[in-house]
Amino acid sequence: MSDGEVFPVPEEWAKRAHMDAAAYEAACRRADEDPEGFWREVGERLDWITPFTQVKDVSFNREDFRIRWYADGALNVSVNCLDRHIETRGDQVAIIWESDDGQVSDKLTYRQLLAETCRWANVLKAKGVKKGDRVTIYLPMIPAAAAAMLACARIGAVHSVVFGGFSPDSLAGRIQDCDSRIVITANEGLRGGKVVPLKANVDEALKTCPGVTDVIVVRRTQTEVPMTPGRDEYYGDLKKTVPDTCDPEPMNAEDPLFILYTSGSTGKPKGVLHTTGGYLAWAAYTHELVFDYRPGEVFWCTADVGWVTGHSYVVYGPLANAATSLIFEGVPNYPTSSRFWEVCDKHKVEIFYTAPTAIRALMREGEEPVRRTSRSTIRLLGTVGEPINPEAWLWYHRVVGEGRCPIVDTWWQTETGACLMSPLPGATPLKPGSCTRPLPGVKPQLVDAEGKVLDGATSGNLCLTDSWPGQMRTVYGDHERFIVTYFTTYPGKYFTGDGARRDEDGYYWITGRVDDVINVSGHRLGTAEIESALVGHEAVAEAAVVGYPHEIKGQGIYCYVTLKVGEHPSEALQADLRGWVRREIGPFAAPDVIQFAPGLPKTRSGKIMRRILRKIAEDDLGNLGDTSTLADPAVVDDLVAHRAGAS
Ligand code: 6R9
Repeated sequence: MSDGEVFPVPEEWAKRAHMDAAAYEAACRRADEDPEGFWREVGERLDWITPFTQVKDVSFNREDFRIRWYADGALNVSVNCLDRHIETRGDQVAIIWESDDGQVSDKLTYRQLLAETCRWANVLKAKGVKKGDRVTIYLPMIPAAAAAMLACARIGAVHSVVFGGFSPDSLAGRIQDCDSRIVITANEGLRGGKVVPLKANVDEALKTCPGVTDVIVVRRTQTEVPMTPGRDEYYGDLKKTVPDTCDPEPMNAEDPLFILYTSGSTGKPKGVLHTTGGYLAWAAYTHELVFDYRPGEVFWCTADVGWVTGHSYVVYGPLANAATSLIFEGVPNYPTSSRFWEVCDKHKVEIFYTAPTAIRALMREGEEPVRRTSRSTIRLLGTVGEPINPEAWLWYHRVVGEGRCPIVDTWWQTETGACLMSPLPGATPLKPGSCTRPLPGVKPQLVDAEGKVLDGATSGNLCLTDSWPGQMRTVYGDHERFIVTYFTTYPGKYFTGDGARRDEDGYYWITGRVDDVINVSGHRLGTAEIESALVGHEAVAEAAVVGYPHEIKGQGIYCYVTLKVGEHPSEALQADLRGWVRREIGPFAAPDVIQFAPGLPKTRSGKIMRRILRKIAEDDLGNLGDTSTLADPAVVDDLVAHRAGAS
């Protein structure tokens, strides 16, 4: 297979970069030959209260399973992201905030962000929050989101940020799972000119969360919202009562920093737990290396802080590296589809990092909305969240980057904390659609379904044979689930759930999930979650959900629904079910296609044959494979005959 055009490393990049090709090879060799020394240096980029002497202590084997990094060291994440920059960069802008409609923007220096973080920390302390307590953050993309996260880190509380697009039900599930007593929210959010009723969602969620004693509300808009006396207070009132300094809590490297819920192939979302030392070291190291970052450059990652990308590349990685990080409240196409590039011009953005789905959506609007902006300050582009099709990559490169900006296609997961595979702009020739090669110290491996290791140019299931400091440590409250989910499919290895191809140059091409997780506009969703929402509807007997290729979203959501006896298919019911899933999970989970099916294809043992459902949704009808093992092969004919015009 030909992999098309290769884009060599521009000469000026090889010269200016932290790592050129030779340095990259040397770093990879060093990580192999002297892992202890290599990883020690990664850890030493942080300021430690008690320096670590132990570097890595890991076993992926069930008998003696453990993942510990820098385990006898103590540090504080907020000190590393704020205090340590104050002396030399106190007046440098830490956060640029750009509002939804662009009418207001704001800048916070490191000194101001530290003071604000301390106020938040003191407010939390005054509410009785202690080291180890969980704090749920349900905020729009405003500076308070970063300050609240850093405040938790300052006092040793564990934050759980829930994306503002999640429904009250999803929010409630996350609050209950980690048993958090405090929720931080805003009266309302604004996104793409629309109001997001965050506080109303919290009120609804808390009907099933009796453990929540306090809600802290940030005023984002002028709208008055109902406040429950004794439970709800405005941050604006609370902050007046506290000082703007707060002693940081010394944390062990392996103390939890945050929980972030993510979808898996089965059941309810998992609380991915990251710890303090290894996570921050890896977020900072990768931010510097992948984006070739130098302190003071304006860095814009468009991800919401409700996702891991926002954690690692809006807040922790950039701030640990004394960056100026841009927080954007809005969406790519509001008020117009020039918005991203106007913001780049307004704030002189130098590094721009977004998701392929946004690029595809903007590509559809043509070149003019891009061309009418300057983008002259941008020197590097990045993508994350899903495979980027070469066509979108080439457009991003040619139109947005005017052919002069390398693109770093960064592959990683909530579980990995930060990037694991990516080109380095000064070291790696680019192939559109490939995340190229592992970062130094990262050990990918492809295996077949039986776990046989595949060498050379090949395709297989992507595993990692060894640990890196930013690896998740457990599923909150369910360590057994952690081990079973990630380390038992291929014993002794971490299984990513992704499939990949490796070409003759050793470049990796992620082909997508091989489990029942789908990636819709870069948002990860378990098909099981959507199915369980659907069967919660009174008309639905059974549902099966699969992904299918979608021009803009990457994957769309295709639902096969069997109705209860006495219920009848109708457009009204389709619309009702769509609205139902939106409300149950969140707007981004709304089904694209609902096909009513009298029956689903099942094996004789009753297992739904998803492979067939996927093929039908993909309109790949010539490839349905062997249907003879089905309990009732005729079901397939009906599904094909009534296939919805999905693609
Ligand atoms: C960071 C993030 C993880 C899944 C991952 C993979 C897909 C992420 C990608 C990519 C191809 C890339 N993915 N980056 N696929 N190329 N550069 O997105 O985390 O939300 O947990 O999703 O996203 O399938 O397994 P998360």
